[in-house]
Amino acid sequence: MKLLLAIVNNDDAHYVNTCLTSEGFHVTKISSTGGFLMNGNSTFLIGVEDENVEKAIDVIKNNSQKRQMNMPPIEQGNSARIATGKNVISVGGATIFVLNVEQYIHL
Ligand code: 2BA
Repeated sequence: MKLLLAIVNNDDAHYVNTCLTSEGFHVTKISSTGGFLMNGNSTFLIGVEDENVEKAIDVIKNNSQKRQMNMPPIEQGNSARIATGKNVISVGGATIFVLNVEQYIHL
């Protein structure tokens, strides 16, 4: 079994959630914040059998898109952003970690 940890843009989170659950995946959605832009995003925890990992990733991929975002003013967030010197930044899509699950206990 694997645990997918998927960080998804808030604008896509509703579709990702709806499609995952309608495909039969069990999902927990957590409100999260990106450390760089300090915008809200959504983190999904999805426990899946190994043979369904690719299917879950496809559902996320098909329902999330890369977008260009204007950098917010420095004073509204993390000053580490100064170093990039960019006005526009590309934001996922989704960032997905696939973790091995040692034990799954569902009581
Ligand atoms: P944020 O940390 O707010 O990052 C938003 C976007 O800013 C990133 O898009 C990337 O294009 C850029 N960025 C992030 N950190 C940067 C840095 N240190 N220097 C220059 N540019 C930087 P994405 O890569 O698509 O990431 C979207 C969100 O996914 C992130 O929001 C963060 O919440 C999460 N994320 C991405 N990679 C991660 C990782 N390796 N570990 C944990 N969370 C990650």
